[in-house]
Amino acid sequence: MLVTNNEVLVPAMKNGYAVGAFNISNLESLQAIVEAALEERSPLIIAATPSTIKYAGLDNIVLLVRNAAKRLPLPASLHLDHGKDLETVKKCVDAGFTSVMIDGSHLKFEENVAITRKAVEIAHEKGVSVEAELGRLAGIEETAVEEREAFLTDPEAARRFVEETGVDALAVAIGTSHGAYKFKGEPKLDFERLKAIRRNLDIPLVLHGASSVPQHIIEKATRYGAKLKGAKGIPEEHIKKAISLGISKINIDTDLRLAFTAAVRETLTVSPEIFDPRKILGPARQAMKEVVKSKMRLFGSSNKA
Ligand code: TD3
Ligand code: ZN
Repeated sequence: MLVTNNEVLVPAMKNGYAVGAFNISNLESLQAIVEAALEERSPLIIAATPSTIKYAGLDNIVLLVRNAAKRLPLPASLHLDHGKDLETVKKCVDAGFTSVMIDGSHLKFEENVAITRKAVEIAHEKGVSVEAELGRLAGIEETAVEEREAFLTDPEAARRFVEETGVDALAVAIGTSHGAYKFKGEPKLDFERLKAIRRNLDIPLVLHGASSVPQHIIEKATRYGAKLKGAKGIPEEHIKKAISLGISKINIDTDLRLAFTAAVRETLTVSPEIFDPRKILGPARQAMKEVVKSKMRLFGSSNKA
């Protein structure tokens, strides 16, 4: 059934596991995520960014997800990822999303508070959950301490931010970043900061930019012609530690994109006679499903639905 993010994340927070928010980009990625959740008996967050909405169409996304969720014997939410403005938030709330993120992380503190407060007003009126972000996503390697303080989430500011906005979940910056190139040197996250934020707040915390960029997928993609030199993600051990310190929602996009690309490249190279889209995208869907299942096991959400 379709539920809000709160209904999925509050139990996760209380019981010490995390729920994956997996980004969809097409029918196959949605099917991969839904099938993985069914097989793992895991609660689920289906995430769409504004650029995915532009690519696939808002009504298509809502109809497909609502139809899938209706038949699912587990809680699933439809979440707007990185909503940039109140107009997008309102559109998604009106269209049937059950959760929205308003991303004011690039704004000054007071402006971020103001836009988040308005998003909360719009969403809560319809019973929709809201996620906001405080701090900027960026790697922390080779950065001076003073520099870090400027973009990582400040635990005291986080407390004030949540009090002043009434937001349901908060995305924190502790050294992760989006995409396939997260670190040049050793992967490093600021776990002490996460501990301090967790102590100050009693709402679910969210980790963006959490893909692990599995080397076996990079190797497979590279074997079939991809150029992904230097791709590096968050080690699975770091993810486990972040969950043990209080992260309840984990965003994954890059690992699905990589699995998709490696599988499509392999199919086209190994079977150059193929030109049926289903034969090209079928194995890619299977590869994405395997990634999602392994995340659900890593996050501890398997068998929690
Ligand atoms: O919010 N997202 C997904 C959308 C960002 C564009 O890819 C994430 O935090 C995903 O992070 P990652 O590590 O998969 O790039
Ligand atoms: Zn993100």
